[in-house]
Amino acid sequence: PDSEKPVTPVTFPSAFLWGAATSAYQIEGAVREDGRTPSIWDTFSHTPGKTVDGDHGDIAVDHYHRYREDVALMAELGLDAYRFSISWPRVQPTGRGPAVQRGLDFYRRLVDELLAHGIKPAITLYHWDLPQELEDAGGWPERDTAYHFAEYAQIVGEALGDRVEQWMTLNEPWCSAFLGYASGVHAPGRTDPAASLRAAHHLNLGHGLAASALRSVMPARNSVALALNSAVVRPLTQSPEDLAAARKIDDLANGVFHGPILHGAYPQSLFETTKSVTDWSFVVDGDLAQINQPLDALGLNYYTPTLVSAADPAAKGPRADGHGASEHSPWPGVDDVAFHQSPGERTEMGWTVDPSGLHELIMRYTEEAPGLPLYITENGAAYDDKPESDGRVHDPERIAYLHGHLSAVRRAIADGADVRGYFLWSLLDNFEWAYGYAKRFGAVYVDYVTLERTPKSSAHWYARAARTGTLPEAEAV
Ligand code: PNW
Repeated sequence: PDSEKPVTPVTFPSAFLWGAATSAYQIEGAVREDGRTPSIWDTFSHTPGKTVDGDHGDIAVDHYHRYREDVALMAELGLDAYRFSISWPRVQPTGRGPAVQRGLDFYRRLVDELLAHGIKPAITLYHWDLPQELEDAGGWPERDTAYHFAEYAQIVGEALGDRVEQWMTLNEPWCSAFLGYASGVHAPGRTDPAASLRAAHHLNLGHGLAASALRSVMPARNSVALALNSAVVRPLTQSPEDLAAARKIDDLANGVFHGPILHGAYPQSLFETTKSVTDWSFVVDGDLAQINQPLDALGLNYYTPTLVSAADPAAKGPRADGHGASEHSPWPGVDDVAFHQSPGERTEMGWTVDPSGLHELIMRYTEEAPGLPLYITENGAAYDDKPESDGRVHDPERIAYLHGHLSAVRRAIADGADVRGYFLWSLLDNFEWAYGYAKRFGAVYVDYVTLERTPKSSAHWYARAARTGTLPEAEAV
């Protein structure tokens, strides 16, 4: 196939968008300012034992106060686009009712600053920071949360729809549902498998309702999408047992979301896998049609593939699925699958570097959603970056990671995929959820004492790629 021929030099279509991504709780700080109330991540990160070193986002990288400096950095890096998320409790402190103008104003100033620098804003409405009040009322396992989310979407759409064209409802609903409500390594830290499947369905419903709400208040030219969880699940061998194991995990990682969202139905095999946990009676008539809204694009986040085999449920070995340490599984109904480390080099997260997975993922969605433009809405790596004595930060591993993955994107385009852009995760070092500040994903280094920003060598490399549309050699910085 075409994908095996190296495309040299690696040059992208001229309209390709070169972007970077962040999320609100990971960078903003200012958690008590301008009327903001706690989200589930404030509560969770302040609960002892939930994050490494008890780290939290109270200050994070103080983006709320430094957004001008950060936009200037983006401009220096030649970014075409910036993906960020809106903090729901800044806009609607109780998760319901009228908006707080000061909260919305922050995002209006940020958007205007981006536009003034010629950078396209791309908004994610929900990157995991549910208002705590809504969790207290039951959170995503409750159907009402989906309706509240749609109201919030409408408020933000009305406020910013005139100046922001690219919209995403949810980021990685898999993490919200299964790390939040099944394994409990993410907020709100619940460990209830049945609740996690209810959460998944109500996230889907929330997406569908929010997509309709956005369209009802925004100009038709705007694009409505979401950033899907997108596991690349591979069987350890081609044995029927391992293939069945991969199928189960694929249903719970991908099918549970893209089934209803792209095709209007949950996979039948998902009902089989989860039948000991739930009867799915929370799916109400009409839900699937509401969830199956036409989309303008699809966002794919990719870091590493997932390697699985069939396992004896009695053998309780260590779990090597890269989803954090918990005795509770994020895979409801599954007790006969083992997770393996894929071969190859690893990043600081312990995640194997494997660009072929990104190519595979893009080709899969090219087949499953023909005609739908794709964006890589997150891709990147954590490394143990440290400033040298001259203050510079050299991160050749990250350059190699980006070179490999962007080359895979380019091969997918050569193979017929309609990939319109790439958002590096992340613009800045930031609060890496349960790992706190211990894992650095940024192209820009942040000194957590002074909060000073220093572009790493990967940032300079990426800037050159963005400026020229061609990948510089991995070694050339
Ligand atoms: C994504 N997992 O998180 C998020 O969208 C980002 O906010 C985050 O910083 C980034 O990837 C790096 O982790 C994930 O356990 C967190 O499979 C956990 C998993 C996947 C993605």
